[in-house]
Amino acid sequence: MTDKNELAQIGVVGLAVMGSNLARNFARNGNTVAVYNRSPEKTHALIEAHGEEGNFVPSETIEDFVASLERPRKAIIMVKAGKATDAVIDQLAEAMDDGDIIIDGGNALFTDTIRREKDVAARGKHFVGAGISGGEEGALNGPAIMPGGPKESWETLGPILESIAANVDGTPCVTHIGADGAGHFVKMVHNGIEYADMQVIGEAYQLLRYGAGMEPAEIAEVFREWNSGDLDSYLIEITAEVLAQKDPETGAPLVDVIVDAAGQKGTGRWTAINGLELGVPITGIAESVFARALSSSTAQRSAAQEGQLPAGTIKALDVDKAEFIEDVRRALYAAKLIAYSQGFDEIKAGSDEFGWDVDPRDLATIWRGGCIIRAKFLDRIRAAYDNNADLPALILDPYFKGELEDLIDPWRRVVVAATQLGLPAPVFASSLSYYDSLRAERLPAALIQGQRDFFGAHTFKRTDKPGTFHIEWSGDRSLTQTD
Ligand code: NBP
Repeated sequence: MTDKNELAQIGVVGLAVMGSNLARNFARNGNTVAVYNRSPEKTHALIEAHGEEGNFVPSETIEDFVASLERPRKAIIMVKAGKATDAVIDQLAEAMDDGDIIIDGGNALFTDTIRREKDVAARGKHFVGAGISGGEEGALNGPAIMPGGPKESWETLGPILESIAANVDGTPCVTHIGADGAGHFVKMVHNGIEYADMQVIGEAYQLLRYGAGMEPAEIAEVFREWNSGDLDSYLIEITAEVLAQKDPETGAPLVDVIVDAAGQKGTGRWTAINGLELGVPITGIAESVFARALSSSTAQRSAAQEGQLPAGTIKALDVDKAEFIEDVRRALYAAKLIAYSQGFDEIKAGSDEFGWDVDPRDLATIWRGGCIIRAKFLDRIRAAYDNNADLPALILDPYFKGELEDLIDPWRRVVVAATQLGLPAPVFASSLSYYDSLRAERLPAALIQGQRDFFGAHTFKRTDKPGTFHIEWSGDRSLTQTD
């Protein structure tokens, strides 16, 4: 139903797949929604196909769109991230009044959101960068929403966002994350965790397929079974679906027909870059981004194939299939746990750096529904931070420590097996090294400090007394204290 005279509670600018689904979600949940797209055809198409789902107020100009909103006006931008977002923000800020709220629901880089929030605030309006997860399906039926921006905006926006968000056990999957870029920052790390989660699932598949010699349909059954235990999650569920799927043209397993070069839109890379900038070892996420890049290095890969690089002569392990499958399940669980632990470390570091005061319990709560990394396991993460809000690392929570008791040996066996079989398992292996580095009483960093002092007089600290020291390497090798 459309009515040009009715004022809308919320507006959506940008009616490609995400924006039109979000607009329909608002309308289906009893909100009157103003809709506008740069090219009017998309607006017409939405109204024609779905106008009966609720109350829509379509406009063909941004001015009409703004005029169709009740005050304080609330407009969500769902256009291509980057320059298009800046252009639309500018048009809205021009047409709106002081106190109105501009929300960017696209996948913006959080530093852009910080900049935009300052600019829009200087023009008297509120700006909210909101991470929205769940893809097309989530936008229509209930996404997880991570809004940042001023707290006052959340008070106005909260109820309307709660009306469309996913809902788990009566709790909507949306909450105010923190000031300016906090929402887009946690959405970025969410996507980084998603990269790692998908990669460890891929590594488990690779080991079962080429290590245990199983067919995709058989592995699909294994994933189905795993989905009823600790690993119960959306990504495990869809993995079983993809592996069971046959190519409609040839009847071959679909996974064998798909080119093995993984695409990416950039949020995993941003998470890895930010981890490097903050000095947080998010090894699982970074390895996952590298693994996608390697998969797409087609020319290098074909040069390295065809037997050009030696595989070595170590004989593969003789593994019992059933035991191996269970070991792989546990290794997958362990590597996934590390990826989440590292992701939460990055969120803590970002929150400290930018003064956002992000509560990790909120994330464990709102990520339980709507979003791509939704998983039963998030209840455990929530409980971990409920028990101790200042956990030094998620894996140090007593429950997860207990889980790791059962996971560590299988995890080591799987990394050994992957190495001996010559099968790549970058996140299984690097996560294990990360884990062992955290546990190690002494790290080779002492030697690195010695080397740095040798070639660059970078000094070092001593284990036995305070102060900063240097060895006269090119002289008499005496010790001097520099402060
Ligand atoms: P796209 O990212 O494909 O963007 C297309 C939309 O941007 C169209 O409405 C287009 O209008 C509009 N647009 C462009 Br392009 N340049 C514009 C400009 N200068 N002024 C005004 N409008 C302009 O759409 P999407 O896939 O629906 O995604 C929307 C946002 O949601 C993106 O930021 C995306 O990263 C994010 N997101 C997407 C997903 C997903 O699963 N697809 C998930 C989560 C978040 P036109 O019709 O006139 O060309």
